[in-house]
Amino acid sequence: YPLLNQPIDELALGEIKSAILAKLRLAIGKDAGMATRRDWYKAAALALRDRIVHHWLSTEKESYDAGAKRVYYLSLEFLIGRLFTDALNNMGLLPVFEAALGDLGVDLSDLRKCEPDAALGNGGLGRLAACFMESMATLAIPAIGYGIRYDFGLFRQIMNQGWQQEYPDEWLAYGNPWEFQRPEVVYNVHFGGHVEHVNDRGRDRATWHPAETIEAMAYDTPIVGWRGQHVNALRLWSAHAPDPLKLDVFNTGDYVSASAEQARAEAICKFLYPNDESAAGRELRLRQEYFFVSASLQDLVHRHLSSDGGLRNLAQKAAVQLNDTHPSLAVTELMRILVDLHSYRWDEAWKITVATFSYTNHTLLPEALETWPVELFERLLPRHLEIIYRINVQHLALAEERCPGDIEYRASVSLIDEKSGRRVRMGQLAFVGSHRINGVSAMHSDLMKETVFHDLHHLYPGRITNKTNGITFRRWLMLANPRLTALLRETCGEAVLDDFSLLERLESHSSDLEFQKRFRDVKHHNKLALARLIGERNHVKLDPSALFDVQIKRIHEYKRQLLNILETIALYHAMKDNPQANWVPRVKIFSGKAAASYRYAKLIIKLISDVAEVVNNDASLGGKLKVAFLADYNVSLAEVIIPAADLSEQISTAGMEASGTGNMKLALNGALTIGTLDGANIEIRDAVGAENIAIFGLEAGDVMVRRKQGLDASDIIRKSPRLERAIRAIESGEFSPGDPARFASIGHALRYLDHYMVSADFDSYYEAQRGIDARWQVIPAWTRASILNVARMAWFSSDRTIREYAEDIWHVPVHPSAPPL
Ligand code: DL6
Repeated sequence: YPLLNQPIDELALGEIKSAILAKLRLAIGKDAGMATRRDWYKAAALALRDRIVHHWLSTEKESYDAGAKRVYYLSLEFLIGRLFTDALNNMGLLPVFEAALGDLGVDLSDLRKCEPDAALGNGGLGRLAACFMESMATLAIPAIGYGIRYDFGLFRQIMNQGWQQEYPDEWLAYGNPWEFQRPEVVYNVHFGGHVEHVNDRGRDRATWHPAETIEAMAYDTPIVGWRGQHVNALRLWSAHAPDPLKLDVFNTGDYVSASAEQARAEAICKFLYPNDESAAGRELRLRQEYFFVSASLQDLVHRHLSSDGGLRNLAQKAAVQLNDTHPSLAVTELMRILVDLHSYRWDEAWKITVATFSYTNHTLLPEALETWPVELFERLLPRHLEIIYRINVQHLALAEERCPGDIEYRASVSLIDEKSGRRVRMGQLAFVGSHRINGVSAMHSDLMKETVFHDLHHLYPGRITNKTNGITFRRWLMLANPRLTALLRETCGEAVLDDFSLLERLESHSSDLEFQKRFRDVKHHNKLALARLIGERNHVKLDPSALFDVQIKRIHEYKRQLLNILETIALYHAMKDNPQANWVPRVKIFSGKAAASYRYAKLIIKLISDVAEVVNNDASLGGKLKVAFLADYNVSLAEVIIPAADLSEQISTAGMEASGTGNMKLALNGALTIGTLDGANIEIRDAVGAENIAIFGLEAGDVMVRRKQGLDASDIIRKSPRLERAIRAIESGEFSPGDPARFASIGHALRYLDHYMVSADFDSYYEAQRGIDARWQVIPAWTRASILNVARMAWFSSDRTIREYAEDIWHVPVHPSAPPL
């Protein structure tokens, strides 16, 4: 990690060595001779944590003394990955730890691999939350992230003959050196029962008599900002039964029943719901949502009451961001706390609530917009349902005022969906209960106004705003790509680490052939590392000078891995037809997980694997085309793939990807994008210049029109012999000779149910790929475009995004730390 090459202070070196050895002996109970690599990792992590804690406590005290407004980021997902080098880097301690461990005979990069990924998220939404936590700390915003401490994170993906299989992710099996258990921070969370109403001097008073209580216990993980000055907490809740062991039952010998309540309680934090892009209608999920919302609000109200007195000024002291609809119940829970527990009048409570909350929408997919059966609410959260009804009454009265007599309008904005059984709409609830609602890219925010929230936008104009996503450059550039970082520091100046706008200084070097060579050397080095990994894992030998074409993300029909593999098949056919042509050597790299219940997505993974099997073993291609599906995609794997990518596949059906953040990570690391005009691709094109990106395909408006016309793609396929042949190949078992019918459903969808426009966009995509081939062959021009991508990505830093949230939504000041003199 040639990151911060300041001279290493001998005193500090000695101190760190002693600290690590002391942890090894006193916290792990081993001496250096007996210690395993994992022991060394834990000892080093604990020594580092000690240094973070001092900053953490002083940060806390300063915020408290200043009576600063705090941001609370409520999210069911935090896709953190590893923390060790991230924290070392931000603390400025990477070189000294590296040297200290080296002196102790231990290699830091080996140790790093001992840390399991904290995979408490499914994909983009969870990773965004992790980037935001880091940026909030960097900008010294007093903030707490609230979520669930899942015993098992996102499943481990194991490939069995090309099929995805899911296994539990036991990330806590060897303990977690970053977290602090807080057994004294425990809140009761209730479920079920009934509500009693009494008339108290003309005022209705509700008392909820719940049937079940679960305890939420806090675990805190410190999150260090860049330069290590500011440290925030990620507070995750773990669920327990108040009476974990019924001794009387145990003594009768019925050991299972004795701990049944504990098992039921613990189920809440047992595992991360694999809920990517589709709402799973499961009671446990709703229990998870209420559990973490209730614990988090009790905690923040408690903090507020002890430091700020009453709750009247809550919105001046607390900004609560709802990360998607999963924490929407916070709106009703705060109303319950204010009205039922603190006797606020309804109207005043409502004002406080709306001023406190804001909500980020991350998807327009109708199947992902959460709704819950009213009946389930009645059973699980009876008082909250009453509150929802009451909010709805005032909200529908406003709708009636706005559009008198318009029943359709009222039905569309209502918090209750009456069309498909009676269901509570969580998106509507979050919208109505928030003063700001944001989308995550310019196009997505516009589409929110035009589609899902059209009528709500009309009713509450000015509430929808845009905050285009960003990524933390500390992880996705400095740590993932230390060699590129070293080159950038040398070229743009040391200050680039604090001010990413200085990346633009690269522009003047973009045509300098000497510089280009150094830039390409960095990429080549990263490609060697990835080729080695793929060789080890997939037993596929790669040519590191080939074009590394990368699609890494969740496997989903709208993300269109199918389009990519179909183009791979067509390219394979073309190469076989004309083996002598001057083909550009390509490696198609895929990685991503499909939701366990998403059978079609799992079939697409199998198709990729089957195509890989045939293509990789076809000697007639002379190694010009290789396909690799890398199993078990996670943050750490992304950190290896991204710096090695030449081409970034961002090929979702236009109008369907809310933003994307992988697109930003790849461009920042010098990959050219091939993509549709979707999500943040549009803003990336505007930033890097249309000549430095390859755009193809239907636009969002065209997609809507085509869908209205029908989904049959027979005509399109008839006009494209290449596409026809590729589809026929998968239908006829060319890649699955032992089971020719395996991909029949895919063939059928491509022909007659082309909802995701795979067939419709095929020709345009194929042409764009051949354009990429042509560009790749002109090395200086390709390198220049790649350099310009890096130079123009500064705006996509999550520091910029967080500044915008801070200014426009949360109204909190930002104070980035100054670099050392
Ligand atoms: O905003 C973060 C991320 C976007 O970049 C992706 O485009 C979007 O698909 C993702 N959305 C989700 C939605 N899940 N739910 N509900 O993960 O958010």
